[in-house]
Amino acid sequence: MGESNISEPVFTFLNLKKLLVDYKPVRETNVSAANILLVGQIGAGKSSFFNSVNSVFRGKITSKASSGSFEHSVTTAFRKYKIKDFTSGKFLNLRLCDTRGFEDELAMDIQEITYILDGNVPDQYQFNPMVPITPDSPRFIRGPDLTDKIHCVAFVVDGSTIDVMPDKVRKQIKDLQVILNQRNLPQVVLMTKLDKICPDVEEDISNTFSSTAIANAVKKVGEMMGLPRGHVFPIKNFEKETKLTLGVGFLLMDALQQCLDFADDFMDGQLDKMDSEGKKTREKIGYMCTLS
Ligand SMILES: Nc1nc2c(ncn2[C@@H]2O[C@H](COP(=O)(O)OP(=O)(O)OP(=O)(O)O)[C@@H](O)[C@H]2O)c(=O)[nH]1
Ligand SMILES: [Mg+2]
Repeated sequence: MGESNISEPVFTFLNLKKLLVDYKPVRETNVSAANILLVGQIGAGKSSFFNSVNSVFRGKITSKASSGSFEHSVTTAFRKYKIKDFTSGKFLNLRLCDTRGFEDELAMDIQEITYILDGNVPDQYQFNPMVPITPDSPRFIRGPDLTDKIHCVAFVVDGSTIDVMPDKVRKQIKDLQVILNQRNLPQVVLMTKLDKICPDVEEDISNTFSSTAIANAVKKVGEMMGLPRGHVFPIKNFEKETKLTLGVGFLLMDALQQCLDFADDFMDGQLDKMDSEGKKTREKIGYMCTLS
């Protein structure tokens, strides 16, 4: 089939998919893949986001990560998921890092999440809310470099239950944001469950950007998180579907592309920091040489 036979939405979808398959992190950093951390309340759709993105590149609906609803987090281990594009056979140069959800009664350990951000926590690490990870834990990564660190944090927020988010969960988000701001880590919001916010969108996902209910929810989430509206991406995960759909896939990939842009900004900033620190060290060594 020639390109002229492809409809415009399909063409845009394929272009976006290709952009993601071809993505490479900022070259000078030597970082092989951008690490995007998924955090948020239990049941918000973190694991489903990974499953949905994985499905788009797999070419069919898959559910590698366990998802569902339970009184405690369904996800119990830290996972740095790779994604393979089955059309080209290539792995994407990004990792979706899935975590345990924030719970009302079981607060996250702020030190543990800091270790995740800094790249100390290994893939497949089994969380134990009673005993958070420490430098003495087996497999704790000592001396992580930029490759191990998180480069962008995506808060996954259920857009249909913003008004009833428990205060304790809001507080955990705010506490985490303080740490992210200290590290200059970019923050975005993946606002899930669009289908539950607006019946028109449930019927046809392409109504997302004309829906007042969605626009209001984006505004509300942005205000709650203290983030510009341009950092809030409305998405819907595949949950009851048996087949991939273009519109849902497009929103997922567009959000992912934006996360990668933010991750690149962070890596660029780290590069500048390393450059200026290297310059300072070189100046110091030069100064010491002139003294001796
Ligand atoms: N209607 C709808 N349901 C969704 C969407 N995303 C996720 N779900 C459902 O929400 C439930 C929770 O999804 P998960 O992906 O397990 O949520 P999680 O954030 O990983 O939860 P924990 O691992 O417990 O922290 C599942 O039943 C999903 O099918 C969505 O966009 N729309
Ligand atoms: Mg999960």
